Amino acid sequence: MQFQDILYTKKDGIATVTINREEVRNAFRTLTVDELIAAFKDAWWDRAIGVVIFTGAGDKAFCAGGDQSERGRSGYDTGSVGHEMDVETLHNIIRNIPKPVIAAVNGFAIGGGHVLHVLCDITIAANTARFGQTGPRVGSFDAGYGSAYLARIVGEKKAREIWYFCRQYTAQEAQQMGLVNAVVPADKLMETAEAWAQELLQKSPTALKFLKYSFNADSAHIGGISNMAMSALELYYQTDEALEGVNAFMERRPVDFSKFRK
Ligand code: S0N
Repeated sequence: MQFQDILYTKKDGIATVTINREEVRNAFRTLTVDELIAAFKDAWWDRAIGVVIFTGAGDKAFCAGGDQSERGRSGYDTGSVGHEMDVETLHNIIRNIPKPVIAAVNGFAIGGGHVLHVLCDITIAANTARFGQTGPRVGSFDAGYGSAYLARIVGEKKAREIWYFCRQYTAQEAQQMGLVNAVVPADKLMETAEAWAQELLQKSPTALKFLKYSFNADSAHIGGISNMAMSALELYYQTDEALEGVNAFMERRPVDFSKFRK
């Protein structure tokens, strides 16, 4: 398969999906999301594949969320794809692919990029990784899986802290709050992820599939909230308030939301 924004390889039962936009901290644009969906779909149907590893190129970032340079009043640029950015389908495919997905977090997992690792079954972090949400600072939010499912993992108080304050957390802090399964030296990240994947390949694929679907069933109602949340986000992006957030980030200036307080 030919891709522009991602790398996709398959070897010894493991599919590895890598966001390859290092110059923007592996932020995703509309094309990136479509390519990620295509790669995950391929791994879904390939009977030789038992586990997917999801990572980012380079040593700086796993993913910094949506590409803010492509964001305007009508949301993210459709680019060459010809339709709107379909992050919701990407979220659903990571959740529903009947095989474990391991996030190998090699740097920043921020904003919508943080949501992606949250949705993976397992997260292994480099000791240099940093985690956090930025939505309320850049005029954005994920009020679906990104918030409600995060609360399942770290608890309500911590999830609210993460979203409201937009702080960054170290890999060690992330592990303490149950957000990652293991922290390893950065140069051991991929070999550790592959070792965990190999361990899973020794297990019954059908048992793993039913366990994944059982875990998912317990939080499946968030899918409905996600439909609402992504639609709300489209409307919010049209506001001056959301534009102030993205413009401040792109112009490297302090953000000023004061006039939007009600
Ligand atoms: C990742 C951060 C913390 C890295 O900081 P650092 O190391 O200081 O590097 P920078 O100098 O800031 O960045 C290096 C170059 O990369 C560009 N860049 C970084 N992130 C992005 C980005 N997201 N979009 C476009 N460009 C990016 C910088 O501009 C810089 O370029 P040069 O070298 O040319 O100056 C830091 O960069 C950071 O905080 N980035 C922004 C992260 C962010 O706000 N992401 C979007 C957040 N969105 C949400 O939280 C909620 C929305 C959501 O989940 C969602 C749902 C549906 C659809 C999309 C999204 C979505 O994620 O937006």
